[in-house]
Formats: sequence, C-alpha cells, structure tokens
Amino acid sequence: MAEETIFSKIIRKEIPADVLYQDELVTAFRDINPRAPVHILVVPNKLIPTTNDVDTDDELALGRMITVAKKLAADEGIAEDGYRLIMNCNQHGGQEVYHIHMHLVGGRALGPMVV
Ligand code: IU
Repeated sequence: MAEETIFSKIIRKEIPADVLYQDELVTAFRDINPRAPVHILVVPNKLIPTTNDVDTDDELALGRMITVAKKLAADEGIAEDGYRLIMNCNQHGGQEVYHIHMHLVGGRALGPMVV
C-alpha cells in the first residue's frame, strides 16, 4: 500500500489549498510554488504514486485529467495562446510528490521544452 502524500489531504479538504475543480475522479488546485502566471496541478483522487503504477482501470481518471486541464486552461484565458501539460516520474523525471499529477502551466511564452 502506497504511502499517502499531502495531496490526499488536499483532496479530502483536510488542509487548505486553492481548489479550482473537483469531481468524483479528479481534483485541481493551484501549485503552491507557481513557475508561471498560471500553474495548476490536476490530480486523480485515487492515490497512484507514479505513472509506472498506472493501470488500465485508471484510464477514465487519466482522461478526465486532460479534459479538466483543457477546461481550466479556457477558464484561465490561456487556451488560445497555449500552455504546457507536464507529468514527472521518479527521480530522473524530477518528481517530488509521489501522487501522480499533471502540471498545467502557461500565461507566458514557455519557449522550447528544456530537458
Ligand atoms: P513534481 O512534479 O512532483 O516535481 O511537482 C510537485 C509540485 O507540487 C511542485 O510544483 C510543488 O510546488 C507542488 N506542491 C504544491 O502545490 N503543494 C504542496 O503542498 C506541495 C507541493 I508538498
């Protein structure tokens, strides 16, 4: 059984966060340390530690993460100019929180992807 992270507490509203969207599958909230004018995290409500742990049963939640990111990009007014969706995995991917999440970043020109 994977260990919970602070994201589970945010999902259960046990600690405060700027939650922008929640349904039965996913939750979205503003990143506490924004790296761009818009920086939102979209997470599955279910604890999945890394993308290596994703299962076919999770496909509905993973698809929902993208449709919610698309909606939030429109709500934030960045859809037309564009944005980036990022998921980091494990140490080499720079993952810090072991509850998968999609970063929605935008609000300025991000330039070429740096790896
Ligand atoms: P990463 O992909 O695991 O590296 O990203 C984790 C993100 O979670 C990072 O951008 C943090 O600023 C963000 N975050 C947060 O928004 N709220 C928190 O309580 C914690 C991390 I801990």
